[in-house]
Amino acid sequence: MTDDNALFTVTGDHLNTGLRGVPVGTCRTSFVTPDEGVHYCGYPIAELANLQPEDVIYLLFNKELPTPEQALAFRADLQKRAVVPSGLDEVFTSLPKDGHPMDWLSVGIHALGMMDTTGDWKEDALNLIARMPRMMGLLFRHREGRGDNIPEDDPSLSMVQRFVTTLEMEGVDDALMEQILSTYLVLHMDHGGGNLSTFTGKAIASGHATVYASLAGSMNALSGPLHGRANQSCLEFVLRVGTSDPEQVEAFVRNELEAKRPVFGFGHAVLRSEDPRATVQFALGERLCPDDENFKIIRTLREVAPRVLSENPKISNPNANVDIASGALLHHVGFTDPTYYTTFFGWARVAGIGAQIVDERTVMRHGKGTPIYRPKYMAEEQTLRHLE
Ligand code: CMX
Repeated sequence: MTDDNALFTVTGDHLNTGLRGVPVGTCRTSFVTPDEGVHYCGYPIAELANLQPEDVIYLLFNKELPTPEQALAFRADLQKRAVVPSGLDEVFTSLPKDGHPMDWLSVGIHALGMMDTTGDWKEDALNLIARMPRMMGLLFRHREGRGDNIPEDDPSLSMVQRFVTTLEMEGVDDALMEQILSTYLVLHMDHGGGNLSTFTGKAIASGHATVYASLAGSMNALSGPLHGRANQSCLEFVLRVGTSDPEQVEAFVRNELEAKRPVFGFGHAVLRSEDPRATVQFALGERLCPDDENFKIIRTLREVAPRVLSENPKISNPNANVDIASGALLHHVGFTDPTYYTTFFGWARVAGIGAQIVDERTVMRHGKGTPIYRPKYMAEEQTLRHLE
């Protein structure tokens, strides 16, 4: 590598840091900036938040927003791909009901792959995306012991409507649920190339495992509490706060910090201002459920926590992140069990990771694809000798 081409110099200090900050590739779907957060194909996320998930999936795969005609054709294409093989019900019936929903999701994706894989990267990615809404609905129903009399899937509906009608949840406002889920999906579809679940999926695909095996691996990565499962922890945290009184919330936050526990929903590895995905969800909550008890708690947390966290100069970003509001909104529309929250995150990410896998396998290196991942690990003694 010539000096002109040098992006980064790897030193001993970079070893055993989880590749933190080490450039390893280019990403065609999204990037993250400290001020505006994630951008999909150049669009700041705040500009895309009100679009339908199908149009944003089109964007991630085609790198441009669809015209009205293209949007219709893309929906028709997804409809054709939507049929979920009936064997999935049997698989879900056999899983332990107390297994974590993220483990169910990973098994569900693997099962779909075992029932129908074409071997074509883009075909398989789009087939899986089209089948996710029904699979998500079946996951909820079987895990909650509601596996009987599930209504037929109607692929002519939108992706979110297919999930909601499969779910058939009683006593909820379906239109409100659809609005909150649509925004949730759009906000969570992609987040650059190097986050753990995306990187893991692309690494698995680089060995030419199937799209399904790669995305099941991504879901396993996402299930970790330091990664996607933080959204579950965040609502659990909000429920523990239990009050929207500013003084009591401040005392709670200080107590958590003293006990060396994280103040969930605040801070970010890259962003240095409030995550626009949080801003969008706060605005949505103010419009749809301003008097919801959990929403009132997060409204107070948003006022109080950044001020308290700013007292610690080590904390690079004391502001709200994406997870602060999503749980309160999901809870409001009837998803009161936070253990399911990461499955929504996973459902959304299948689109972004799927698009990135297609790019790495069929576009990078002039279509040859990125080679099998093989970063270098040094033997410990060799490392020590090298540093002497
Ligand atoms: N509560 C308590 N401590 C925090 C904190 C918070 N919200 N945010 C940062 N810190 C601490 C870090 O743990 C770190 O402490 P050590 O030096 O003792 O390790 C120090 O402040 C510096 O951290 P940083 O450089 O500002 O941020 P990191 O990249 O290390 O961590 C994150 C980022 C998200 C893990 C961290 O802010 C955090 O733990 N937040 C709370 C959990 C949370 O909401 N996670 C969801 C993240 C959503 C997303 O990634 O989009």
